[in-house]
Amino acid sequence: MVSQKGDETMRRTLVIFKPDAVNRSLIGRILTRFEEKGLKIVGMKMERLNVYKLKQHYEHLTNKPFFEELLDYMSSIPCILAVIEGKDAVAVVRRLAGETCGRDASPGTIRGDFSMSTQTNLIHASENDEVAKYEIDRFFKPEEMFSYDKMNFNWIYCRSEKGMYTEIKDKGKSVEEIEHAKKKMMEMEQKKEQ
Ligand code: IDP
Ligand code: MG
Repeated sequence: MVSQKGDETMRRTLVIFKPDAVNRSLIGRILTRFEEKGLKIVGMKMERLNVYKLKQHYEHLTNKPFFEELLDYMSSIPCILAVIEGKDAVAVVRRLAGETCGRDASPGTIRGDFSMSTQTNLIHASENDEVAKYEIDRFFKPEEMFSYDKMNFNWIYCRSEKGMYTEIKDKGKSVEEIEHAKKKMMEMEQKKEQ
């Protein structure tokens, strides 16, 4: 099997299952959406978010009239926090979440299917790759995240999407050696599939 570890093409994003998702017993159904899509959960925990962290997290909304209400809502009961991994995971998860306001979000999205509100919209999802990095750092310690091989990996991505050559490149081999190793790996994969 091609190793999943050290694949540079994978991205990680932060998802927060907000207090309404917890209170409305929707954690399982929302998590299933991510799992069924083929995304990988690499970190998960329950935490009651404190106002200090929330003020950082929602810094871009400090001047909004709903800011205080947002802090109260987000700190009212514990949330579930997850780090989710996959190809283009940040953008994929944003699309699965849908528009901010549940009433405007398309059917089929998490907010579109389960939310009627512009505030209680069930999940937070990092906006872009850069934001995802510092949001993950804000809420997760390195030892709270895991790299592991998942058995459905070979069926979620096609061969050329699997980042199968990463390990070879890392070892500083010549172009010829890399090409040779690539060919060998292709042959081995093909044999397995026959
Ligand atoms: P996003 O969650 O879709 O990225 P942002 O604009 O970053 O949307 O807003 C962060 C969160 O603030 C939203 O998910 C929602 O909970 C809350 N929020 C955004 N706009 C409003 C509003 O107009 N009224 C009340 N709450 C809002
Ligand atoms: Mg946002």
